[in-house]
Amino acid sequence: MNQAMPARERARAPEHVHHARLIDWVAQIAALTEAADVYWCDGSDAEYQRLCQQLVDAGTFTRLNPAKRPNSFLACSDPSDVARVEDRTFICSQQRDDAGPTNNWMDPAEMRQLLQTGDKALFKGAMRGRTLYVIPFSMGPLGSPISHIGVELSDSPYVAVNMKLMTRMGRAVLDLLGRDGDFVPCVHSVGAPLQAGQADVNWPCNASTKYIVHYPETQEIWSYGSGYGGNALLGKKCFALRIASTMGREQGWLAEHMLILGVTNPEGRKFHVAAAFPSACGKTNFAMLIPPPALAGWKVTTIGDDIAWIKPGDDGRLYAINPEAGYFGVAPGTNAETNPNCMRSLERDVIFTNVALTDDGDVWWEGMGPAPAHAVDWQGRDWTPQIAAESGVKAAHPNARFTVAATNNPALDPAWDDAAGVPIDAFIFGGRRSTTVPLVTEARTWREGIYMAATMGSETTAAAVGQQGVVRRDPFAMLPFCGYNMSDYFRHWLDMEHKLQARSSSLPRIFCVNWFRKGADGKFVWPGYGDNARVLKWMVERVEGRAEGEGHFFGVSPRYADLDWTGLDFDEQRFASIIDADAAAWRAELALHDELLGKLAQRLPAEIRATRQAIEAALPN
Ligand code: SAT
Ligand code: MN
Repeated sequence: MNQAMPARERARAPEHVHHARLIDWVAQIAALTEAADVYWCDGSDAEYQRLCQQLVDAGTFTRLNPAKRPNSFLACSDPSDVARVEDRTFICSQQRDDAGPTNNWMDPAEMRQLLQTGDKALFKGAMRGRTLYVIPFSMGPLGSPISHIGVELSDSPYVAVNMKLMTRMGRAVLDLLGRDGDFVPCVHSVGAPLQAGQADVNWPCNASTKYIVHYPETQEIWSYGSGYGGNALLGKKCFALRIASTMGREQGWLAEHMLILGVTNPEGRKFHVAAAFPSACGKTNFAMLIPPPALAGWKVTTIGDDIAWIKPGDDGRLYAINPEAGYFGVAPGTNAETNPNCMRSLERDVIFTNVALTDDGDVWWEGMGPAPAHAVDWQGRDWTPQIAAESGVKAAHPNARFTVAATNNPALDPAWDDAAGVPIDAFIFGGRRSTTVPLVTEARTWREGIYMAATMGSETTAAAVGQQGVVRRDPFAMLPFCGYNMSDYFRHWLDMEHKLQARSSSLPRIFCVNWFRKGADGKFVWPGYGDNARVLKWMVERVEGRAEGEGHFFGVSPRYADLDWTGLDFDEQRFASIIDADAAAWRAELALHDELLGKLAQRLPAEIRATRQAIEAALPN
C-alpha cells in the first residue's frame, strides 16, 4: 500500500470513524501485515449473516440443517489447533519478576523484535492475501463505568463472527470511542499468509509457530498462529483476564475466572455467588443449574459462565459484572439431563467447533444422547459406534465448543447486563480432584479462604494442550490467566479484606468445593449437576446464619444432617466418603502446597505461610 496515502485511506476507515489514533494504528498494522484488504465490522445481524455465508463458501463452516438447528454452523479446526497453548503464552513485562514464576516471560523489546520489528518478524506480511477485520468490542455493558473497550485486528472471519456472539461488538463501540477514547489494541493473525493464486484451506493456522503475547504495562495483546478459542478471541482470556487482572490490581478491583449466578430461595430472597473452577470443570453447568424438583422453590439464574469483573462499591460490598455477552462452552458431556438450560440455549443461532456432523445435517458429541448410526467426526472421517468401540476414536474433540449469545439462555438473570453489577454474597473455589478434597468446606476467615483458593489443585483437562488428568496447582483457577506475579495477586486478594472491612461489616463468605471425588470403582460418587443445588442451598443458608456445620482442621463442612436430602437416595456412608478430610492425605497435600509456595516464595505474603502452618498444627495425629 502506498505510504503517501492518508492514513484514513490506507486503513479504509469508513466516514463514521473519527478516532485518529485508531485509524493510524489500523493503517500501520495493515502495512506491517500487508493485508490485502481492510474491513471494519459494524456488528449488525446482516453483517453476521454475510460473514457466516462467506465462511460456508470458503469451506470453514458447514451450515447445519435449518429445520433442526436454525441459523447454526459447524467449524472443524486443523487437528493441531484445538485448545489454548499455555506454553506459547507470554507475559512481557519489563521485569521478569513482575510476570512471576508461573508465567512464561520474555523481554518486551526482544518480543517486539520477534513479532513486529525484526527482519524476520512474524507479523511482517502475515496477512498477505487476507482481509484484516477491524473488530471493535466492549467488555461489559456498553458505556458502563466498569466496562473497557478493545479493538481486535484479525485476519480471521471466524474470529469476527465469534466476537459478535461473545462481546458487544461493532459500530456502537466506535461511536462510544468517539475521537480519542481509550481502547486495548489486540492484533491477531492465523499466521498463514497466502501467495498470489494460492488456494486457502478450511482452517488456516500455523501448525508450527504460535505466540500468545501480552504487554501488561502498555496494555497490548498480540496473537499469532492459532485460530482457536482463547488463543484468538482476544477479548476473553487475553483481555478480560490477563490484561484486566493487571488493571484491577492497579485500580483496586478483581478480574477473575469465575461464573456468576443468582440463587433465589423459596421465600424469594436472592443471593449472588461467584465461583472459580479451572477450564472444562463445569462452570457453565453450575451457572445454568436447575435445582432438583425436591428443592421446590429454589431457582438459579445466570449472570456469567466464565469471567467476572468485581469492584468494591461505596457500601463496601463487592459488585460483579460479566464482561462477556456469550458463552464459549464445552460441548462433550452436555445433555438434557446434565444441563437442560444449555441444551435449550443451543437450539438455534450457534457456532459449533469440532463436534461431529450427523447425516441429517445436525451435530452430535459424546455424552449428548444416543449415538447416531453414522456421522462425520470432527476430523472429517467416517464415524460409527462400531469404529468408536474398536478404536476409541471420538466423534467430537474432547475440547469441542459451542459459541452462543447469552440471550439464548432461558435461565439468563434479568441483571446480567446491568452496568452496576450484582452484589456478591459468596465465593466458591473448586477443582477436579478424585481424592483428598471434601465435597464442600467453608473458610472460617477471609485469610483461610484465600489460602484454600491459592493452593487449589485440579486434574488437567482438554481445554489446554498437554497431558490430561494430572493434578497441578491452579491457584484461584487463574494459573493460565493471571497477567502478573501470582504472589502479588495473592497480596491483592488479602488486601481486599481490609479495604472492604473499612466500609462494611460483612465480607463475602468463601467456600471450597470438589464435585469430583471418585470411589474404589473409579466412578464419581457425588451425582453433581442439578444436585449441586443441595450444596448451594447449604452455602446460602450459612450466609444467612441458618445452617449448621462441623469445624475441622481447615474449615467447616456440613454433617450428613446439615444437607437437604429430599428426593435423593444418598446414604450417610457415601456422604462420609466424600466429605471426610483425611489427615494422612492432607499431610501429603500440604507437601504439594509447599511445592507451589516454594516456587512463589520470593514475594509470597507471610499470611499464606502462616495459614499453612496453622492447618498443619491442627491436623489430628
Ligand atoms: O479456549 S478458551 O480459553 O476460551 C476456553 C477455556 O480454556 O476456558
Ligand atoms: Mn474459562
